[in-house]
Amino acid sequence: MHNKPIIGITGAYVKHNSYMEGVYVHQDYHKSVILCGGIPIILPYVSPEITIEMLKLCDGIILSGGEDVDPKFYGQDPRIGLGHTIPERDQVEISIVNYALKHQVPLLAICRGVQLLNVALGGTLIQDIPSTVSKALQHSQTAERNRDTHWVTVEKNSKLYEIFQEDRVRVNSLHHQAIDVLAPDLRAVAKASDGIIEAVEYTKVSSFFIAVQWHPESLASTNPLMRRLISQFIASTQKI
Ligand SMILES: [Mn+2]
Repeated sequence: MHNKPIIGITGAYVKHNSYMEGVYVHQDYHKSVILCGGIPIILPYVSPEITIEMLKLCDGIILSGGEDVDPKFYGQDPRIGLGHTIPERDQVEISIVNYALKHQVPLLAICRGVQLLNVALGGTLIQDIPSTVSKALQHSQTAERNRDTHWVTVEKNSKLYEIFQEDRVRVNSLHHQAIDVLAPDLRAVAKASDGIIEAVEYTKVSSFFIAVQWHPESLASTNPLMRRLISQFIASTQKI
């Protein structure tokens, strides 16, 4: 029995050299979880079966940022501008989405996470915004990741609006992909001024299930709204 919720954060992968190769998450993920009242654990991707065993230890799940989702998972070939992909990670995280929905485990998906979630539920992605969307904003910001650089408009009557209590919110932006065709059971609840979908909610579960294209974990220490988003996610895990 533990007092603070255990938050599983999906790991990315880096290889510096043959001595340093393995699981990676940016420190802002685990720092923000601690700041907002949770205990972070990092989930390496091994196989869907092993991941399910890890998830049984978790009260909530963060799908973290990272590589592009392999377009084969949404029935497309790679296009110009597609970045590095790791299909093994995609497969594991798709199984995490299914597990979270089946067991109503609260889930916060961030950046790649919103894209992965959309693909897992039957949607498609814009493989590269700059080469696909004319008059797009600068979604790969040149500013530091803890700086907010563009606005999003938040839909009223959404859980995200309930959290923020504001319909225009400043966000950071570190993505070159975005949702194209929205999955049937997802609702777009925030958009940038160029029409890019910046947040979605799953409409068929009562547990916390929000996905954002920006990086709240990197804003949480300085931005009260983003701290509230992560705090409410972590607080929601104690209701189950
Ligand atoms: Mn953006």
